[in-house]
Amino acid sequence: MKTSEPAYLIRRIADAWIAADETFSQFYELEPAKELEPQRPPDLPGVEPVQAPFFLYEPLIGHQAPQLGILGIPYSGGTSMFDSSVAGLAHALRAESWKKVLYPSLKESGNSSLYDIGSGRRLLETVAMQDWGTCLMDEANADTDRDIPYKRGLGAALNHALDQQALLCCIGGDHSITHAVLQMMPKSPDRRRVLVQFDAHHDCGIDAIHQEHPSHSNFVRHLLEEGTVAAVVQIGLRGLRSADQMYSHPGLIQISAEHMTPERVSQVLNEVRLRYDADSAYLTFDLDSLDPGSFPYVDFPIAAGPTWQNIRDCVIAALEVPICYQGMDMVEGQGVPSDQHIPGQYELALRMWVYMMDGIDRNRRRFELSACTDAAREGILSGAGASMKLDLKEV
Ligand SMILES: [Mn+2]
Repeated sequence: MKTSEPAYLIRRIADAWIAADETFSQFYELEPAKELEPQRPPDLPGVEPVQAPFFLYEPLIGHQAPQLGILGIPYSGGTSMFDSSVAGLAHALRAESWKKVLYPSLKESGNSSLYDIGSGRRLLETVAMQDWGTCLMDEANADTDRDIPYKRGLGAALNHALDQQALLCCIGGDHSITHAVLQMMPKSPDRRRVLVQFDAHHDCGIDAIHQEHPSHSNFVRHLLEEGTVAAVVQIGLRGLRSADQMYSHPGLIQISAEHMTPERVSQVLNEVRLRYDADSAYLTFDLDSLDPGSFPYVDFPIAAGPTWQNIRDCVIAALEVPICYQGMDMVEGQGVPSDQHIPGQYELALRMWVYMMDGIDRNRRRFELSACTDAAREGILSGAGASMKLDLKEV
């Protein structure tokens, strides 16, 4: 019989810490040890740490520093829907995730992973991630009434991500948070960033009264007109619009729901990368891009959406394009009235989030590796650990 050995730490009960082997068929008692204690989330001003993190997962002190940081932004001040509950999405997904526990690996940084038994894929296995908590809504700290109340927390999380060479993964909130994240994200003036957006709507609305305020329905127009991004690629658009609801801009590229395939997404993103000489990207996923039959819990559903598998494969394709993603978000899902009664469709939203995290981490590792290769080629690797780290950010 094959011998097994402890692979994952599954519980800490007083002085008896329990481990399991790779297949969870044998269990072991471990001596408590410093390197097996959990890494606490960073102490970020304006961010409240959570009691129970995503997937109940905490990396160990002996693991590498987290490279994906998850941040909840429970903000609904940018939506036109009266009484919207979209501020509750991050909590709803977190509560849904507690049903799928990730156990920290004892051997190296990493975890027991998640299996998608539909696709046969194993996800998140080597991803070093950490739940950083939830932005506080800090009305008193907003400089003017137009200022966003989560600015302090988001700014602290972006700075921490930069310090740690980590990617910030935000969960909204309404779609206006994408505008704030992209505006506050550090970017040198000569950088050309592309926004990759999955959405049923184009979010370029024109409204004679409110158009000066970036909102969930017009933030893309603001990003393009301010020049915060060089181009926006929208995927999954559908439905009827009147003439005054249409918008065009040289930097706005659209792939409708009817025409989206992984091949088309790769082709268009590669063309945009070359045409705009883009050197980085940001991914945003509006849950209304899913068909309302798959996920009805959005404020502005549009029917006849693509299949879940098609959207998932297009997200994977977008993250496989050779362009360096610097962050991502998921937005516009509604909150749930009770953690005990989360509708089954939230599993689908969480599943998409898992594919997004898995995909962005593969993208990150690909650029980390190629940066190392480039650095080695240029002969700057020797004794230049710190400066090499900085160079990675500049890919
Ligand atoms: Mn949207």
